[in-house]
Order: sequence, then structure tokens, then C-alpha cells
Amino acid sequence: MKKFPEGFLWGSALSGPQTEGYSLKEGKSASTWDYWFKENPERFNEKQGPQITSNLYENYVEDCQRMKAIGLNSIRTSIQWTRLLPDGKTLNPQAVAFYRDYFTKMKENGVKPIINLFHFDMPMWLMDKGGWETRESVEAFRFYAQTAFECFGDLVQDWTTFNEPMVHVECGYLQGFHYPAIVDIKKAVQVAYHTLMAHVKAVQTFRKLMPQGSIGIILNVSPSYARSQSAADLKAKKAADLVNIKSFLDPAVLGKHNSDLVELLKNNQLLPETLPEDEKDVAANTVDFIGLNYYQPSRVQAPEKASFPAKTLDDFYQPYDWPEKKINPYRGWEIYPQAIYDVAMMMKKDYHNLPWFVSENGMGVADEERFMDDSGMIQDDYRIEFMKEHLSYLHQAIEEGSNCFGYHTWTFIDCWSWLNGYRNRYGFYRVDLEEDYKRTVKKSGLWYKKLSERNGYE
Ligand code: BGP
Repeated sequence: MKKFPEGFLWGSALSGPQTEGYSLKEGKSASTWDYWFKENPERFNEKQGPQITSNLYENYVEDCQRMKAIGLNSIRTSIQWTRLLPDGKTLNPQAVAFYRDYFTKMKENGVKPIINLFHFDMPMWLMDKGGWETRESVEAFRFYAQTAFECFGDLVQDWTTFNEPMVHVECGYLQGFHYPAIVDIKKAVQVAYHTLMAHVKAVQTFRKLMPQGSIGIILNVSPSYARSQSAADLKAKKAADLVNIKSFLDPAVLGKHNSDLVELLKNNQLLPETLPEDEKDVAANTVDFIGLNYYQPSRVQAPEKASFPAKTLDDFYQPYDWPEKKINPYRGWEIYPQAIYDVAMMMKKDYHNLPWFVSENGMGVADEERFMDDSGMIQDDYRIEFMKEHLSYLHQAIEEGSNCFGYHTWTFIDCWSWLNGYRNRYGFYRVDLEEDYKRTVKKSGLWYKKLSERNGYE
């Protein structure tokens, strides 16, 4: 029996924009997703958009009972900035009432809420002014964070500022997947910097308003593995980890920017614009815990040819197609559970063993109805296997002293995804889009209940 530490969090992650629906109703204003989906439908692989998603807005009371029914003792979801402060200044009373009741119902069902502030959902009013490219975004976010702490701080003790900040940087400013879908490495660095300062200012505000609470940040970690041990491949690996992991983890936990990353940016004439007091603020506002989202590793190799100064990430490292990789045949992503161990030990060794949790881990499956049995239940043994493999490496790392306090899957119910709609399903509950968003528990949900009750598995 693999037992986990007492009080271990067994939960799931969600986000407001991917589950709530009621997108442009009840006073909510548009985020970039609402805008982009409407203006550029051809970019989206499925017709289902951010308007309805899993319709949690109308189902949250029962959904909180469903959380309990599968043994979840914690949930991380996000507040939508555009719902709470539709114009950035004026509080929306419907949003306050909705979130207060939602978090209360979670607690009544024994589910600890961990509330995140930003999950890729930039308000359109701020985007029109330049979004994270402008320094103004830092104060706008800080004010939003303050408002959220004031409205819900009596109900919620555990907060995070951002989910995967490198994703909105890379997808929006380097790869063209998220709005504004431009490729401009200089802007990408500035956007990352302002995001970091927005995080720092939110932590600073939190310390004043909620001295008893805990605050962290959620980062996507795709630890990189080099094609070979050649100096060039190892240099590429180092650059990938600097960009993808250390860019936010170092300042958030250690209170300073990684000096190798600063050097790399400087050599490539990519240093962002800063303010003189920033360094002091970064040093004074480190986090209490970290959430790490892990899905798949990055395999990297040295660039075949690179521009100098760099114009894209390809000038630092390039993807390497490792022939031995095991693939999730239903989604295409690599399955490499050992990376969880590597990440856990990195936290112990390089980040003074700060408390951390797996804040997302999961297996997306396309056309999941093919695994439905006659009773209507999805027999997702592949997902149970996936979780067991990852938990086994996590368990080993905890035995070796890594300070991990929880495991959250992506996700509790099937939910809307940014560009693929409902194509890839991840939930413990299936959501039937044809039948009024009916939820049906999958086999993995029943397995997770046992896991949580026994605080471990055979
Ligand atoms: C993470 C995001 C989630 C979620 C998940 C699954 O990076 O934090 O919001 O979408 O990935 O990815 P996808 O929906 O693209 O399959």
C-alpha cells in the first residue's frame, strides 16, 4: 500500500472561464476569449465557445456535492476578473454573491477552496490598452487581487495569483495560439515581466490584508531532457529550463531573478523595462507555496541554426522527437511519469524544500464516448493507470523528503478547452453537451474516491 502524508490534499483543478459559462451575462464583461471566439471562429476547432462551457454557474450547488461524492477534499478554481470587476473598477454584486455561495457550498461539502486569480482570461478593456505589455496592467491586477481578498478572504484562506504565466506569454506572444497571437520576443519578455510584477504586487497586498492566509503561484513545469550529453544540447536544455521553469520559480520562491536568465536576455538585447523599486519588491514578496502543473516533459536539442540576437525561442532550443517516447494515443502528448519525481526533487534541492503540490496532472482523451459501457459509464482504466504511474513517482519523492502536500488532477468535470472545445475530455465526470450538460461519473471518479478515503492505493 502506498500511503501519503496525513492531511494530503486529494483534489482537482478547474478554471472559471472553462467551466462557469454565463459568459456575457449577469454583468460580466468580455475577456480576450469571449472576444476572440466571436471574431475569429475559424481559429477554434469546435463550435462550443466560452459562453456556456460546463454551465457550472447554474449547477454549482450540485457540483459541490459531486466533488464530495468522489472524495475530493480540495478544489482549485479561478475567479474571473471580468465577472468581479467588469470595467476594472466597479464591483459586480452578482459576481460576489455567486462566488461567495460557490465557495461556501464547497466548504459545506468538506472541500477546501484554493482560489486562483488569473487563468489566461485577460479583460478586453485592458487588452485594448495593451494588456500585459503596459505597466498599467500591474496596478490593475493588484487592485483586482485586493478586491478579491476583501470580498472572499473570510471564506478562502489559500490563494494563488496566476495559473501558468508562461503560457499566456508563449501562446500569446511567441506561438500565435492565444490572443493577440503575435510573434515578438521583445514584447514577450515585457509581458512576462509585468505578469511577474503583478504577481509580486498581489502578494504584497495579500500580506497586508490576510496575514493568516497563504499565497502561491501555479507554474507549468515541463522539465526538459536533452537529446544528448553534447555541450550544445546541454546548453539548449539549460536555456529551456531557464525560460520555462526558472523565469517565474526563482523570483517567486527565492526573491530574485535567475542570474543566468538575466545574462541570456542581456546578451540578446532582450532585457525588459523595469522600475528602480522592483527588485526590492521581488525580494520582499516571496510565496508560501507553489503549485506545479505537469503533463509532459520537453525533449530538446540545440538549434540547427540560430539568429543572434534571438528572435524566437527556436534560437535557444528546439524540440527533439525522442524515438522512445510513450504517447497517450488519445491526445498525442508524451507520458513520462518519472518527470514528477525529478520536479519534486528539484523543489527539495533548489527551492529550499518549500511546500508545493501537483496542481494539475491528467490525461486528455478524444472521443471518449467510445469507452462508454451499457450503463452509460465511461470505463477510463487508462486514466486510472496514468494517475497510478504518476502517483508512484510522487510517492517515492515524498518518501525521499520532498515537501509535497497534495495532488490535483485536471479535472473534476469535462470542461471547455481554449482552442479544442470539448474534444479532449479530462474529467472525473462526463458532461453530456447534447443532454442539458448532464454529469455522469466515470470509473476514475469512483477509483479516486477510494484513493482519497484510504489516503493511498495498492
Ligand atoms: C493546462 C491549463 C488548463 C487546461 C490543461 C489541458 O495547461 O492550465 O487550462 O486546459 O492545460 O490542456 P488542453 O485543454 O489544451 O488539453
